[in-house]
Amino acid sequence: MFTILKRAFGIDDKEKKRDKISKDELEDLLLEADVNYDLLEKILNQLPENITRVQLYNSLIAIFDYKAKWIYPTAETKPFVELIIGVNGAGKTTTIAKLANRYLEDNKTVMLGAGDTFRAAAIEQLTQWAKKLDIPIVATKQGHDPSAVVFDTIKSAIAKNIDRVIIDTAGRLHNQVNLAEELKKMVRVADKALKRAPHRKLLILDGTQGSSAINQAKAFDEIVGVDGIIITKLDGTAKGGSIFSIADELKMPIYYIGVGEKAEDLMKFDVKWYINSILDEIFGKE
Ligand SMILES: Nc1nc2c(ncn2[C@@H]2O[C@H](COP(=O)(O)OP(=O)(O)OP(=O)(O)O)[C@@H](O)[C@H]2O)c(=O)[nH]1
Ligand SMILES: [Mg+2]
Repeated sequence: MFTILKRAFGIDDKEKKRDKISKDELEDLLLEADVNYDLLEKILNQLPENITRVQLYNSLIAIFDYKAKWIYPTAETKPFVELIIGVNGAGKTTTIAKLANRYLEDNKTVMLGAGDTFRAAAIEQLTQWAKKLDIPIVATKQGHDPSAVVFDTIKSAIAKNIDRVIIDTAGRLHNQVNLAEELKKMVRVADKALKRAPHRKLLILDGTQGSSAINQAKAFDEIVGVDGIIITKLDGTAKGGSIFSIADELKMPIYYIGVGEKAEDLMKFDVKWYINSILDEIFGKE
């Protein structure tokens, strides 16, 4: 993971142990990591010319200091239903497999719903993951009503006493009104199948997309209300700083980060750990 962060923040491999970093150096690092300029200014304005580890820690952790409603499964939310939304290629289907894998490791039973009915390949992709993970999936033919998939998946999960339901959706563009309406309908129908479902509408954001990811999030939030975020593709990118911009602008819970294409490549997002890892790279390990 340190190599990932090292790459993400463009920090070289030299062993270093230092007490302070200059404002100029910090500015370069944050810019390279794709922290947006407004936030960068805000961070730098509060800091002295030469910055200690503690000072930088305090200013970075403050970005995440906002009230947000975190939602977790309880005894009353069985099956716990998650609707996975996001634009084309953000990593929705892959993240569903990663989440399912996590829940299985946690000894939960999982069922998938192939709610992206626009493309036959999307149904096929999720079906392959279900096979690989050996879990049930509800899928229809391409072009069928995705809301029917939502209803059938939840009803089937209730009948089979399943713990977790994860439902895929098509990669949607927010300016396509019909697609937005369809997403709203999926949410309404989920609530018909099980009161208060979906319990969590998780938005998948591509961590390499910078400010466009933030605009997407705002659009999806207006359409259905976003309960939390998963940021993908934080491996192999120089744009790890998007996490700070996303947190600062959206003030939504960030549950996980995606760091690869395999089912295991999903990490719980732990902000203290994340910031400390970055500081280790800048100041050397404590
Ligand atoms: N490196 C890397 N690749 C990822 C990650 N998450 C997803 N991908 C890749 O990104 C591509 C798109 O992922 P999908 O899961 O198909 O994205 P999607 O949002 O379902 O896309 P659509 O179904 O087209 O809307 C695939 O090649 C994935 O393997 C990640 O965390 N790291
Ligand atoms: Mg997909």
